[in-house]
Amino acid sequence: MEYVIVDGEVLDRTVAKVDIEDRGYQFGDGVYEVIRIYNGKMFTGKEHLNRLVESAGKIRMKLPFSPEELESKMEELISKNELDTGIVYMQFTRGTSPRNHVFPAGDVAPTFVAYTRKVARPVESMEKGVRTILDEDIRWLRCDIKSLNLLGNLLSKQKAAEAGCFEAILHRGETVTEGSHSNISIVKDGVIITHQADNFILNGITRQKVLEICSNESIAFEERAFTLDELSSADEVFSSGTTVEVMPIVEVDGKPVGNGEPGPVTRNLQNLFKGEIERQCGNL
Ligand code: DCS
Repeated sequence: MEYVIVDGEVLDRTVAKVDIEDRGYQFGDGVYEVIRIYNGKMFTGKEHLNRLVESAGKIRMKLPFSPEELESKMEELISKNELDTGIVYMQFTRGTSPRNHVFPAGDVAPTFVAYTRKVARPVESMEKGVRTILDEDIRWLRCDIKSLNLLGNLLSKQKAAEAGCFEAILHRGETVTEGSHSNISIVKDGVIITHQADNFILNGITRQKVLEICSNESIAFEERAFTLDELSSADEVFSSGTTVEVMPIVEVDGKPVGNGEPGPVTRNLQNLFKGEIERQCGNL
């Protein structure tokens, strides 16, 4: 049996129900998180749960559970589903009420659902690197919120998939922001450059962990916006995200990055990142 959580209760997935006037379903009025599981343990779980609370606050929603309560609920779900390597997905919406753009009055409880899924580490892509396309970033101006509204992301990711690519690198005019479902960094002369954490990107937990590793290992980095020209003349490019860890990008819009192979700075970061996973979750 596959177990899921609906409104805090662990249920058989086949009997779990959400109302058709749930505001997540109708408006995308809610927030979510995806946490990586290795050896049955959450990786950077606290960071993700704190971001969930922050995202909720930014859309004026108060969560009915503390990060600590959520952590123990997720642990229960992971263990009931006997998940070893995968993800746990969770989302909160502003609850169920007659359709109206205005927030529901009174004490409408947020709807909370969570489930787990088996997801292997993408070891082959991590080894060989992946191809990407460029796409104009047409999303709204609060990309810092991990909201359920992902239509802009989906349209770009679909374009990438149809081109046989892993990711769409998004740009607003000349400025590169991030990927459709990951953060993007370039490497130039040994320095890692990635967009600053502001309203134009989601401040990825993986991105933050990579930068923390860079600080500890005295690897130079700059948090600033970079241009399409800097992207096309970069020595290395990589994507980072919960399911993909540190993913080398070897092609952008049909043009090879550097010599077309994953570069040494990216390789080093992949290894250091794996070390961090193993410290938190045990050997991979
Ligand atoms: N930027 C966007 C737009 C994302 O959707 C994600 C993660 C990231 C950056 C990277 O953030 P994390 O390092 O915190 O994962 N996307 C999640 C998603 O929707 N599915 O899996 C990961």
